[in-house]
Amino acid sequence: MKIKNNIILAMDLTDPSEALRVTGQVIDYIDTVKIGYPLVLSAGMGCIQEFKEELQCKVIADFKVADIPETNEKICNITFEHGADAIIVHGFTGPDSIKACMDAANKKGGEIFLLVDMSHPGSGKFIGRVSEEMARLGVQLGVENYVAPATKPESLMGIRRIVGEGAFIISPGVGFQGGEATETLKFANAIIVGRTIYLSKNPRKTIEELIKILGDVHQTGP
Ligand code: O7M
Repeated sequence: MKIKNNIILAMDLTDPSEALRVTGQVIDYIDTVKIGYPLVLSAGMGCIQEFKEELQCKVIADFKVADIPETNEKICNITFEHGADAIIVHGFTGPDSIKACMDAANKKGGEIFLLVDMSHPGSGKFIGRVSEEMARLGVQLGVENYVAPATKPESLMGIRRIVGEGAFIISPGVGFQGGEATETLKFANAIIVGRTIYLSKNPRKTIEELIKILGDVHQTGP
């Protein structure tokens, strides 16, 4: 997946018209928006198509899919049928559950991103302890795209080492959660940024400043 300016907007505003309006203010600078439960549970699945049609962007559905294979397949099928370009899938459920999502994505012409570690402090308790193992499983299964945290550079670096330079890593936690954009892009292909942009008094100016800061960053991966 190619991502303009290496920035994915995490649009977690829950008012659908506000979400579209604020995204519209920065859409010149981005081509990929991550939409998850906060917006979909208030606006409905139709918001995926609405974003794609009104803003001409790619949509990553952040549903953190984590069920048995048969249920995962249904969740992925429905999500791709609603127009999502990619879906985020948890790694901890194991190979069969991940594989079901990969198969659905292949059938529907979509992509999956495998979430192997998380950015919040409590993630050290469970998921952070097995993240490298999950990354290795992803490699074995042929997963090409990963999610790894900007707040834990050591973890992000370790995951990049395992998945290799050819894999595509997107990284949340920049800004409000304390992650640093330029540092993160040394190991990730794109950063996921939410509140720093959508809560800004001037989202357009904020993203312009961010792009300027990222200007000279050496890119990892394809
Ligand atoms: O920039 P923020 O903190 O406002 O938003 C970050 C977004 O990334 C928000 O949508 C989170 O749900 C998501 N996210 C994390 O913050 N941490 C994670 O470990 C994983 C995700 C995520 O996108 O998972 C796919």
